[in-house]
Amino acid sequence: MFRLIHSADWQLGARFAQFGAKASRLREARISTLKRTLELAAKHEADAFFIAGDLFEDNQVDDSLVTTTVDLFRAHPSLPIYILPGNHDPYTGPDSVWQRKAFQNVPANVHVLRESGVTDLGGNVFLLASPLHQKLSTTDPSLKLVELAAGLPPDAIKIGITHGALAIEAKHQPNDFPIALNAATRSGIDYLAIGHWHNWLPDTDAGRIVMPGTPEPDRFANDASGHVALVEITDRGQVPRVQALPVATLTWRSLPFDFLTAEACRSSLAATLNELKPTAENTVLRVTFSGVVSPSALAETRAWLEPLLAKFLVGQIHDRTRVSLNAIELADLQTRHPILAQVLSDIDRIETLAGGNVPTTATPAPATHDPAASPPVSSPPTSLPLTLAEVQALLTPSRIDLTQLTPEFFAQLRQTVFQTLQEVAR
Ligand SMILES: [Mn+2]
Repeated sequence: MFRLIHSADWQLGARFAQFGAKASRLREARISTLKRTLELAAKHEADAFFIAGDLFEDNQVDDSLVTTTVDLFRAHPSLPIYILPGNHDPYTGPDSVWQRKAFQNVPANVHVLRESGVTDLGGNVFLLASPLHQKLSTTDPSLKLVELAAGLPPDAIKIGITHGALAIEAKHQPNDFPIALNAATRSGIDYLAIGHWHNWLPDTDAGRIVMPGTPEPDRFANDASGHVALVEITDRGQVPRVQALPVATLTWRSLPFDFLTAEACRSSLAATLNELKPTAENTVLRVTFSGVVSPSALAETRAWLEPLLAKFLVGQIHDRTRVSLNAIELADLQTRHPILAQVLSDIDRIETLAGGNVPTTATPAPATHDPAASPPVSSPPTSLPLTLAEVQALLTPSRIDLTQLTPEFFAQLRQTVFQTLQEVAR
């Protein structure tokens, strides 16, 4: 019986630039996850620890990170660690991360699989490696394993390791190292450890190919990440026993808030945030606003939510709302910011001409206030709609194709105008 931990896609050194000052916390989380996973491997008495590509975010990561990582490996001298260069950290020669000082003087238990070849793991178990030497390729990296397996004793347990996309119809890029879905059985190997995609994906090639996903989540959409695989191979030809071990430090949660049902959303969001409170320090949270909302209601909801989000490691508001003005708000805008009101009216008109949705900003209503009370300069703009010819004349010099303008683009445009307005008004 051979027992191994199969991990991949640690992406140590990932930037997380979208989280600003909090990014370093996310990078540190990956290091603590690696540390705990190595301890877990020791606890499970694993015979080997595999990293099937993309240990590092790229070949340019800081030297201090490389040293820290090798030191973590050094702390487990009796755990053999096999590291395969992936597409993020390909072995490209002297400029690659694998040639840094820390990897030149590597501890005896650490093995970087720089070139394709076979390693004898002892006990009639062999490791067949096909590392990556570049960032993109249309060649299946598992093809090398066919040659490598051919030279080994038929009764030996053979474990392959490589990195790339599973060649699932319409689900991979042709230049993304496409791995055949029968890559294990066609090479006659018992288990193929791969990496690249960030969600847990077992059961390919009748359970002989596993993509464990990233051990530390890095996206809201990846709801099946945060694991490594514990693999037990009892005998040559047997389908390995594979178990997903959850190891993630941080949890990523994305919660919706639709202004169509604002009241119900607020109470359910409040309840969920309350449930998440005990783990807030380890939660990367995003609340996505959607629906149509007035600027004042949006500001009020933000004011309610922001203090609650402040308790989380990351608490982001992702604003995908479309702005609407009620009659009073519109009249107020026209009085105080006539040019802005005109801009919004123009945006509406362009969207209508672009063949998009019906404008959501109300068309300028007749002035509700007594015109005599307002000086002429602050009266609403006449707001004559732009003609198609005028719109084309505005767009053509910038080479903007009217038909390419999406509803999302217009929503974002209005949002920008309103955000600017709110910042100026503060
Ligand atoms: Mn990759």
